[in-house]
Amino acid sequence: MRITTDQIQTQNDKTLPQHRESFDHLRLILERKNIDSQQVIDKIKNFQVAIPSWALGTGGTRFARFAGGGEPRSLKEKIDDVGMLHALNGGSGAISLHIPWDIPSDVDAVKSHAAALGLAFDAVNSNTFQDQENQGHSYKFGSLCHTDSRARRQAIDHNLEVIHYGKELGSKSLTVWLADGSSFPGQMNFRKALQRTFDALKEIYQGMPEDWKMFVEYKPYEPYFYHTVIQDWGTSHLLASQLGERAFTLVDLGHHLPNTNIEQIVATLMMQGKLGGFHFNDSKYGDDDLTVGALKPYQLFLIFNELVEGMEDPSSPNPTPAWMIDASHNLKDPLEDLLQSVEAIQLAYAQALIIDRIKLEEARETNDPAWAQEILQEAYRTDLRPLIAEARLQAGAAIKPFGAYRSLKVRDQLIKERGLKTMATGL
Ligand code: AOS
Ligand code: ZN
Ligand code: ZN
Ligand code: ZN
Repeated sequence: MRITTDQIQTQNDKTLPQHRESFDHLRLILERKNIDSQQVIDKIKNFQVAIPSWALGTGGTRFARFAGGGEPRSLKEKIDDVGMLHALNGGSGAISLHIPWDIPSDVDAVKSHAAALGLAFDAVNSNTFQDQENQGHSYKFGSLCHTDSRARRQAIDHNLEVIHYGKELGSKSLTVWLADGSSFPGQMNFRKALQRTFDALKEIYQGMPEDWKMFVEYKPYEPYFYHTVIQDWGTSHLLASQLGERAFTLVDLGHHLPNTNIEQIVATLMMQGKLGGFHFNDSKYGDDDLTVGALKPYQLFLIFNELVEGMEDPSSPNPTPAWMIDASHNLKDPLEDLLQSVEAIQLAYAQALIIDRIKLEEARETNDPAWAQEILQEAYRTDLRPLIAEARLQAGAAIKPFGAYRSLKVRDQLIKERGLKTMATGL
């Protein structure tokens, strides 16, 4: 299934007058603050968030998976789904693949299919957190950190194979997330585990093409509950720094202990030129992988405040980070959820773009916290939804993607095409 421009147009015709009214009003409000709304719109139009292939099917909680209908059955159908998201919101122009779940059987066909839908291939992800059938060595006690050099070899080779597929598809980065860790004090030698991980990552790093980046993800706990080899941004940063200039830290919003100041981590990494990318999601307790903006939209805005500050500073050593969602759904229609996530990210970005940075700096330099808060919240509390809708309209996408998705009955169509009981590969 594909969403056509005619379908989008018909949907947009229904809401166009109302949209014009709200956007014109917002444009005036922004004008009064000396903000050129078109400049913000252009940035939103250029901003693309990669969709993870594993978020397109029902993910499941740690206890059960309640599959929805019409889920993608193949890599081609996963690409179709992202193509539909992109047609609806104009902001999901990339897909992030996970190997071996998404091994392309016909690379040329996969490439041209994605290109026809306007999609690029973002970071490829390796998987050494579960055993595959016919695998020689188990990852039960770790992969790159394993005590047995043969298990480490196998995990390194797997990463090199992931790079190989990524190269064929035109991807430019590898994301490494390791489940490696231990559940009991004394179980693992911390120093040896980290050293082995570093040595293995070095070999993988050296196996990347010259124009590739490596993103090292961190996570404090889970699946193991006592220690994780790459537990925090400091450990990831340490590895990335020692690996080389094309290795970076990846921040997954759910991978922090409660109340961690993630925006400060972002600022610190950007100052060091080491923020490689994001896995956006939201959470209340841990790695909940809930819809972006569902729980803490203000925190997301504060994170984007740091990102914009870092990106707009001409002397900043940080390359533009890779924007990716990492999500897993059990209750919602995954496509509806992803539409909501992308919109929340765009909104937070736009809100951060309208912060009066000159005044904010003045407030900071004169030690005026009350004024600083006024400035931040002035931006945060401006309803920019019509501006995001205008960016979509200008990009040929839907004014209201969620509404369009429902009124086009996309899920019903998918169920008709693919069946009610479909089993996506992966988790
Ligand atoms: C796991 O917790 C990490 O967030 C990974 O980035 C990701 O969820 C995984 O690679 C997909 O299962
Ligand atoms: Zn992640
Ligand atoms: Zn995670
Ligand atoms: Zn997560």
